[in-house]
Formats: sequence, structure tokens, C-alpha cells
Amino acid sequence: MSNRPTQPRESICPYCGVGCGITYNPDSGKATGWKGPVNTRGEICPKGAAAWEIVDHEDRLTTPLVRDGETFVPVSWETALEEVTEAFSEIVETDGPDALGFFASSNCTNEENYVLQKLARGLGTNNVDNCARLCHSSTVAAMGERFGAGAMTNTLEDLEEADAYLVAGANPAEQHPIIFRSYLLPAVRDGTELIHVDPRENDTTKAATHHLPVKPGFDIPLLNAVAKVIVEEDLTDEAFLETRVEGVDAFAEFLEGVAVDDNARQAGVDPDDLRAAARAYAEADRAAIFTGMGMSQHHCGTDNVHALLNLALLTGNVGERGTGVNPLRGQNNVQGAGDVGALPNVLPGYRPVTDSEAREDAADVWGFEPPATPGLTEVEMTHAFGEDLRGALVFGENPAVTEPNADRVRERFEKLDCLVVLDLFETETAEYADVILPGSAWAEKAGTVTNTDRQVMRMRPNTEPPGDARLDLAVLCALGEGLADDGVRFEYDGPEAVFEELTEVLPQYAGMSYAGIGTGSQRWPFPAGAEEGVCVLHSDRFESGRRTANLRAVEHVDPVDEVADDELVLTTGRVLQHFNSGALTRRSETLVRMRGEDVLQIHPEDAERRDIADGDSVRVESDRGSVTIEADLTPAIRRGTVFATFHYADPLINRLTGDTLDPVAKIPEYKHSAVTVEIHRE
Ligand SMILES: Nc1nc2c(c(=O)[nH]1)N[C@H]1C(S)=C(S)[C@@H](COP(=O)(O)OP(=O)(O)OC[C@H]3O[C@@H](n4cnc5c(=O)[nH]c(N)nc54)[C@H](O)[C@@H]3O)O[C@H]1N2
Ligand SMILES: Nc1nc2c(c(=O)[nH]1)N[C@H]1C(S)=C(S)[C@@H](COP(=O)(O)OP(=O)(O)OC[C@H]3O[C@@H](n4cnc5c(=O)[nH]c(N)nc54)[C@H](O)[C@@H]3O)O[C@H]1N2
Ligand code: SF4
Ligand SMILES: [Mo]
Repeated sequence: MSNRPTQPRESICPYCGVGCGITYNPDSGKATGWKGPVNTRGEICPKGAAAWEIVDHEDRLTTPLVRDGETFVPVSWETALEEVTEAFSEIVETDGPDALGFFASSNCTNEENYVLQKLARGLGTNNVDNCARLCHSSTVAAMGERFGAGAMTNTLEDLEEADAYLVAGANPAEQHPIIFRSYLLPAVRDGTELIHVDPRENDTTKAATHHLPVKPGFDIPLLNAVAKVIVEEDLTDEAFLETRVEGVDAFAEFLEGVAVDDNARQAGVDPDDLRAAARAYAEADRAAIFTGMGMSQHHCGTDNVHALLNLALLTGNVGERGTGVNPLRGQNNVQGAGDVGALPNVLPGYRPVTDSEAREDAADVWGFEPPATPGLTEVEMTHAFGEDLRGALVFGENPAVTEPNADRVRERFEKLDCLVVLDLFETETAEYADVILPGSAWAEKAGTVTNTDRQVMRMRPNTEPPGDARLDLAVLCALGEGLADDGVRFEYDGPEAVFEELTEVLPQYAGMSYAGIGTGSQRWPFPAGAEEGVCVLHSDRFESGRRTANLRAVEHVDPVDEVADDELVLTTGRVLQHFNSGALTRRSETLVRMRGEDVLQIHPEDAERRDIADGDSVRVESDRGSVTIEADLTPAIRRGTVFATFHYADPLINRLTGDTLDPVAKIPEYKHSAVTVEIHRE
């Protein structure tokens, strides 16, 4: 049956977690916005507008490939799938299912990720994770523990009503452009204060009323000082503290040991600026926090977020419109990939694998009980390649570019007995594959994705996969049928049937349906029988079921890398025109024209000391590796800090980053590496 419609159908942008409505017109080959639940006027950013270029791209994989020595040869689907089934079955028989690892995809649908985690668990392993691990796992850990849910507490719509925004370690002007332009900026123009905590001035800072250029890795001293100002100046919400908060006295005692001036200096910011920012947040009638990678991607990422949660509790900014703590989520379905259980420690709906009742509930629907021991997380999996792990399936991720300490990661990939990659392109990760399976792009698939403010929306196909490429869902189901025990269901009559099944095991989605979603959205939590989803979480009770949450004393811990006198601190991040590993955006002519190469932002004084001029090629080196990159002299970055993106395979910035993990969430420290920077001489 042809997927090709007579009219372009409504789908969702394949890039960021904003989840804008876009559609692909197969006749013109172009992508345009439609009036979606988030982009209500049909507005889209440059990435969305260029998303058509990857659909028909000449590099698209069009046939399954298997390794033949140093090259790949095209094979039939039958041969490719047989190869995977045989290799994986042999590994399971010899070393048990925990010798396999499954990388799910935050760029892919709920249905696809649900099937993949069911496949892993059906084989008997919880070794399944997605790159939510690398973005907000620490946020989810902290918020989950204290509030009972790790998602955005509020909705984009009600956040327009805030009187102050505290944006910590996020740059929504570039990373969540339509949220910034359509929700935050209008409020700021209307008088909402914007406090930006970021070591760099970027497009978000341009709209800020306060900027605290924090030293990377020193957010805890800064946030504790803000808490101290709030308490010292009686800016707390006493009624809220009395009814909704515990641990108030112990926290007050902890703050006695905090000196605002000392902490501000330790964090590298001006104490008066910090006080002014604290007042702007705490004096606002309603104040909302946004948090991003600058907070989460540290070996103390979970603690960073704990320190942030204290501010919302002290000021009573939880549970009402225009308030809360709002992690801006990464890809178009990173929220959903976690919701449906593509995580090693929880089943769908964040129910722990260690909870026997949760396992039994899953067994009632699946016909088998999932394993009870938590599996390995993403970085742990690559580190175990060639040791505990012998085989892996990487679906819609490019870890050879995006995981930290990339040289080590690549060495590890070499050690796998069988690597299977399901992607659109022959990525840097696919270079290590034994079998490459050609999947389907956004414009070709149907299914649902869950955006950053918990809205489940539908994607609809407008064209068909090229050549022999297949729908991702069909590939995953075929693998399930080949690998799992007889009787475990992997045969579905399309994504809607998968969605129906997942609503049975995912309590937050229980009342949802394709018909109900339509061209709108349904927001979780959406219990069975409900008319609509809950907008503002934690209003009477926290999602934990408790009326109260705790204040938590959080101590600063130094970053992993010690920084010598001649060294600088490298922090990494994103720019508007490119996306993550760049697998898609580096192939988009329009986006490359807008921004071609990576550069190293360096302060002119740091550059001068090293005889570096603007545009020079410089060599950046850490204990892990080195890269050469062009210097971009700019006072927008704080002294002592340099910044580059990780969007390119050359230079491969993750050669420099470290792989020490946050002990709770297992997120790596992408945002603080000690490096030397010098002129590169051939
Ligand atoms: N254009 C574009 N949009 C994207 C993506 C993309 O690649 N490109 N990726 C998507 C994904 S997967 C994600 S997770 C989100 C991420 O979205 P963001 O969280 O906005 O992403 P980053 O640029 O990694 O980090 C944000 C800011 O943190 C600052 N920062 C660095 N170190 C520190 C620190 O120690 N403390 C503090 N307070 N700030 C620090 C950086 O200077 C940077 O401006 O974006 C999504 N949207
Ligand atoms: N230094 C540094 N490193 C970082 C970060 C950082 O801030 N600094 N951020 C981290 C974060 S937050 C994240 S989320 C990760 C992202 O890490 P990854 O998830 O590895 O990066 P992506 O480029 O998003 O990979 C997506 C892959 O899926 C493929 N793909 C896209 N759509 C589809 C589809 O529909 N079907 C199939 N089959 N394939 C598809 C693309 O071709 C691409 O290869 O990077 C992390 N790495
Ligand atoms: S803001 Fe995000 S979802 Fe919207 S068009 Fe841009 S990349 Fe796509
Ligand atoms: Mo991310």
C-alpha cells in the first residue's frame, strides 16, 4: 500500500524537543510548518525548514549491508536479518542475554522505542538505554527523587504568565528556538525578567535582564548563594514552606555556613549581580526555572539540579501556572523514549525493574516477566564492549561521535563481535558495524513522539523510504520475531496497535489514543477515563504521592579535571544550525551554508597570552586526546574558558571530554575538561 498521500499530512519535526508541526510535500520536496500544538502559528526554525534535505539525500542507505573485510556488501533483508539473528542468538546461548546491549533512539517514535525495549527484555536483559542518559538523566534523577516526576512541571502555555525566568545552563534561543521566540521572548518583552546563568553570552543572553557568567562546574556555590540571599532577605514563601516543604530547619542550618560573597567569587560571578538576580527570581510573583545541559552534564549533575530545586521550594514556585522547574528536553522524542521504558532501570512509566508488582503487570501484557536486575547505561555499555558485552544494536544514535572520550569509545567498538546499526546514513558509528540496516526518515514514518512539555503528538508519512530501506518499526518487529521466544508478540498491524499495547503498561498514557490525539496532542499524565491530561504537575500533591518535598543541603564538589595554571577549561554545547552528531545537519546544504565549520570560542586575553589571532588554527589537547580547530576570539566567553560544539566528526571534540560519570545518573562530564590551547604548526 502506498504511503503517498494526495495532500501533505501533518507530522512533527525530527529535530528538537519543542516538537513543531511540520510536513513534507513529496511533489515540491520541501518542508513547511503547519499550525501544530506548539508552533500554533505554523512557525519553524531553520533546522525544521531544512529537514526535507535529509529525506531525499543521495547518501541515504537504500539497502542492507554486511561487512566483508574492510568494506560492506549489499545483501537482501532476509540475509541481513538472518545474520543478526544468528549472531545475537549465539551470544545469548554462550554468554547469556546480558552480553547484548541495545541503544534506543530519542530521535525515533514511542512505538519504535517501546518495541525495542520489549525486544531487549524479551531476550532477558535490561541493557537498553537511550541518549536521554547523556542529557537530562541527572535532572530526571533529582526531580524524580524529590518531586516524583522528572518531566517539565509546567506547560509552555502557562509559562508565558511567569514574571521571572531563571534559565540555568540552557540556551533556548538556539536550542529550543520556537519556544524561545514564541513563548519566552514575548513575555520578556512584556516585562518578565530573564536571569541567564551561563559562562558565555549567547543569543539567550541578549534577551536577559541579568547574566551570571558562572565558571563551568561551579553552579552549586552559585545556587547555594542565591538560596542564602532568599533566606537572608526574607524572600521565602512561608505558607508554602509550612505546608509543602520538609527539612526547612536543617536547610537553614546548612545555609549558615554559606557566605554569599565567598560563594559568588568561587563561582566566578559578581556578588552584587548575584544578589540582584536572586531578588529578581524570588521577588517575582511567579517565577519559572528552565534547566539544561550546563547543569546536567557534570559528574555532579544530579546535585546541581538538587541545588536548583531548593530555590523553587524556598519561594513556593511549584504547582502553579507560570512557575516550576522545567528541563528543556533534547530530541523530538527524548521524553517519550524514557516514558516507554527505553531505560535500563525502569519499565514503561518509570516503574523500577526491581519492583515485582511492576514486572508482573508488564508480564500480564507481554506474556513474559522482564528481568529484575537493572541493566547498563549508555556509556557503561560502550565501556563494556569486548568484555561483558559482545553484541550491540545501535538504533538512531551516533555514539562514535557523541560519547565522551571518543578515542576510547572507538577502541571499544572495534572489540565487539557483532555490531548492528539501524540508521538513515552510513554514520561514523556504522563504520564499526557488522550489519547496517537502512531505516526510515521522519517524512516516511507514522507513530507518536512526546515533546518537552509532555504532549504526545502524531507523525504521519508523506513519502516512502528510498530503495530497499524499510520502516524502522517493521525492522524492529522483524528482529523481535526472529529473536524472541515464540508467543511473544512482535506482529502488529502498524504503529497504532503498538500504541494501544503500550497504553496498557504505561500508566501515564493509559487514557490516550490515536483518535484522541488527532492533529492535536494529549498530555501526560492522562489516566484512563480522563477528559484531558494534567497541565501543571505537583499542584496539591507531588507526583511522588506526597504532599511535601524536601529541601536538600548540597555541597560543592570540584570538577574531575584539575586545571593547571597554563590550562583553560573547555565546555561544549550547541549552535542553532546543527544538531548533535551532525549526522543529519552536516548533510544539509542549507544549514552548512549558514554555518560550515566548528570554531573554538576563546577570550581575546587568553588568546593574546598564547599569541593566537582570530582565525588561527589551534591545537587543543586534554589528557584524553587532541584536535585542531579554528580560533574565534570573542569577549562573549568568560576568561579561562573555551567553548566548541560537538556537531562535527572533524574536529572530533569528544576526543577531549572525560568519561567520569555522575554516581547517581551516570551522565558524563561533557561541560568541564582541562585543556591546553596553542597555535597549531604543521
Ligand atoms: N540547534 C540545536 N538544538 C538542539 C540540539 C542541537 O544539537 N542543536 N540538541 C538537542 C538536545 S539533544 C539537547 S539535550 C538540548 C540541549 O540544549 P541546551 O541545554 O541549551 O544545550 P547546550 O548548548 O549543550 O548547553 C547549554 C548552555 O550551557 C552552558 N554551559 C556550559 N557549561 C556550563 C556550566 O558549567 N554551568 C552552566 N550554568 N552553564 C554551562 C553553555 O555555554 C551553553 O550555552 O538541545 C536540543 N536542541
Ligand atoms: N561534548 C558533548 N557531547 C555530547 C553532548 C554535549 O553537550 N557535549 N550532548 C550529549 C547529548 S545531550 C545527546 S542527546 C547526545 C546525542 O547523541 P546521538 O543520539 O548519538 O546523536 P544524534 O546525532 O542525535 O544521533 C542520531 C542518529 O540517528 C539517526 N536518525 C535520525 N533520525 C532517524 C530515524 O528516524 N530513524 C533511524 N533509524 N535513524 C535516525 C541519525 O542519522 C543519527 O545517526 O550527544 C551527547 N554528546
Ligand atoms: S524549534 Fe525544534 S522542533 Fe521546532 S522547527 Fe526548530 S528544530 Fe524543529
Ligand atoms: Mo540531548
